[in-house]
Amino acid sequence: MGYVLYGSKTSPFVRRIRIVLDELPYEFKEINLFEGQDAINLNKINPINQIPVLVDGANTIWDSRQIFNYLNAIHRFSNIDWMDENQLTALDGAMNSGVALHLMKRSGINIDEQIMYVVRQKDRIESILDYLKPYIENEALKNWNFHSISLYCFLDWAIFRGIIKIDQRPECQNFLDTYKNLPSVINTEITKV
Ligand SMILES: N[C@@H](CCC(=O)N[C@@H](CS)C(=O)NCC(=O)O)C(=O)O
Repeated sequence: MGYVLYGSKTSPFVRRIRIVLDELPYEFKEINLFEGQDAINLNKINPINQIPVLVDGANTIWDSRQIFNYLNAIHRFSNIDWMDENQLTALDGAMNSGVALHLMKRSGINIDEQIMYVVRQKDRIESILDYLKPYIENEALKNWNFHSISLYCFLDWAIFRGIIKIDQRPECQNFLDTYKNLPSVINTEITKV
């Protein structure tokens, strides 16, 4: 029995796992998070009601970071030390804030207003991108690994959703341009819906 990944073609959390899995056999089961039977049934495989979820035989793993850890334990993609974990937590923070802002927009909340919760999400994203700048200018351009994959998925998605602008961050555009033609990136392009 092979891997089964439940997700959507827009989620940055799902995309980073799709890219990691790109050269491995797996079945992708697309879920509509907000409508229909999928939305109702998701909590039967993940009580948190989020995607992605990986099913591997008797094991069901939720949370993209844990899914990566699970796959990394099997396939040994990379060694992750505590500083790497910190950086991944920062990337997750940016993604979580981005998704929170997107869900607010979908809920009809004006994210251009000075609402404290909104401002904190936006400030967090900017703070994380400031912190990551030296990494984005150097190491991220040399190593295509879970960190750079996560960064790519976040930036590409957040720009597409209108959550961030990178006009003042040329290092981000340069980073995206470096990897945009990789087969795994093209194979997982965000469905523009
Ligand atoms: N920490 C989780 C976050 C996953 C997440 O937020 N997924 C979004 C899609 S991008 C989702 O399922 N949102 C629906 C919801 O939170 O209700 C992970 O890394 O997998």
